[in-house]
Parts: sequence; structure tokens; C-alpha cells
Amino acid sequence: MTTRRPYGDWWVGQGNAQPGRGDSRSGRGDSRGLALLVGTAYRKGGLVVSLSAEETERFVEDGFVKLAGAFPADVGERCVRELWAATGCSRDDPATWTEPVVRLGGFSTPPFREAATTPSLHAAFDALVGEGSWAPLGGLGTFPVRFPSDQEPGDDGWHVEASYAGERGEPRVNHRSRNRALLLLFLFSDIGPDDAPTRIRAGSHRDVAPLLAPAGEDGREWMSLCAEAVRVSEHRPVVYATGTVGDVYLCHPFLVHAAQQHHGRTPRFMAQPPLHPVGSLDPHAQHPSPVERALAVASPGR
Ligand SMILES: O=C(O)CCC(=O)C(=O)O
Repeated sequence: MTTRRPYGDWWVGQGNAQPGRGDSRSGRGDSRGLALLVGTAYRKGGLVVSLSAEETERFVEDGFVKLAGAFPADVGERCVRELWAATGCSRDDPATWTEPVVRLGGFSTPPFREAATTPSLHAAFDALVGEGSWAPLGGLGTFPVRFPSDQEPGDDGWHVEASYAGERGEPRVNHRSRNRALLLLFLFSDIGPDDAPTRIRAGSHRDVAPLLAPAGEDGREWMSLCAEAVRVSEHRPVVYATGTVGDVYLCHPFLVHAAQQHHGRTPRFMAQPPLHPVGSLDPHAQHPSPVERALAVASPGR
């Protein structure tokens, strides 16, 4: 049985400054000790990694939590072989890596479905969104594959994700985060601080909720929301979504985040699907789930 460090490889920086070492909890010890530390649950048929109460609270505060070992590394490797084939580049020949980013999508073969539907992930979705309140992932959405490059990628602006289309087809977001319960970052390669980890403004979901509350059910058009969300969250500390194959970051749908240029040596493979809710989230529910509590944070009320 393997154990993983739950948080030890977060890197935290301020703005675009050089990052420094982040959270230092190590989680060393035998697997039962680890279970107590990170809320690992034992279930028939294997080890299920789940979130501790402390991690759930941190999700509400910071807007994200990392679930280490959410899917098996060997499943990740099977996916990566398919992804490499789709890039048209050679894994062994950096001369073929000519673009800073190649966007791939539409993978639904068995290894991708396996990675997206593990008991550990389902336990975490239950913990953050509530049992019966989320729809199992049908796929993993877009893979922006990032290659080491001197060129700017051109898609590294800060933003929140849009969650639904308005009447004219325009992307929108509303205070319930209609149609998006979570943003998920699936790590399909080992990602260090130089390997284009996604940048996250920790706590920025709390800046975005008040921008949406006054707009009610209609919500706001995504581009203008992003412009304001980026401005009001500038003061937040920046965390890099580093980790190893099989780790998944569970992020609040209002979290402000951005890609970055790849300064390392090994191409980065990461998927970023939405988790769709069943029904609609309610920031003012009588018994709110953690994601609903975080929707309501700093919101002035109904
Ligand atoms: O590639 C990344 O690190 C993040 C990409 C992203 O946020 C996006 O494509 O919306």
C-alpha cells in the first residue's frame, strides 16, 4: 500500500514572484496514521482517500483542496499514452514539441472513465457537494497540454470559469454557480513549480461571490465578470497546483486561476473538467454543503 504526502508539495508565491515552499504537513507514517491525518477511509476492495474535516474547512476558506492519489498512476499512464498519440508529437523527441500549448479534448476511452470515477473522488464530491447532488463525470473536458517553450502561450490570463450559456449563447456565471459545482484539475503528469502548474489565487472565490449576489438568477456575462474578479482578487496569495500523477485539485467554481508558461523540461498533462450539480446549488440552504457555504461567504444575503 502506498502513502502519499497530502499537501507537502504545494508551492506558494505572491503575485508572479518566485514561489517559496508552501504547506509542510508531511503525512509520513504507516497508512493507518495517514488515514487519521487525511481522513482516509477503508472500504471493501481497497483504500479510499477522502477529505478530513480540516481539509473540508480549508476548501471553504481557500477555495480549493488537493486530493492526493485520487486516481491510480498506472491508469494515468494509460491515458497519457493516448494523449501523446493525439498531440502528433513524439514523447522521446523534444524537437517535435514546437508549440507552447496544444489543446486536446473528447477522450472517453476506459482509462479516462476510470480516472474520472474513482471511489476516492466520489467520496470527495459527496463531502464537498453532498450525496446525490452531483452528476458523475462523463469525460474530462479539455486537456491544455503545455510544452517547455520560450514562447508565451497566449492563454495565461487570470479568470474564473464560465458555467452556462445565456439566451444569446454568451458565457455566464450566477450566484448559485448554475451548472458548475466544482472546477477539477486532474494531474496526468508530475508537475513541479517550473512545469506550468496552474496558478490559483487562494481565497479569491470570496471576492467573486459578492460580485454575483446583486445580479440574482440572471447572473453576469462572463467577460465583464472576469475583468472585475481579476481586479478585486489581486491581493490574494498565489498557489501553484503542483503534484504527481493521480492528484486532483477540487476547486470552488468561483476560484480565480490562470495558466502559465512552461519553464521546465517535461510536458505537462492536466485536465480541467467541471463537476455538474444535480439541481441547483443554494447559497442560503438550511443545511448547506461546503461548496454552498463557500458560495455564501461574504455574500450580503438573499
Ligand atoms: O492550463 C492551465 O493551467 C489552466 C488552463 C485554464 O484555466 C483554462 O483553459 O481555462
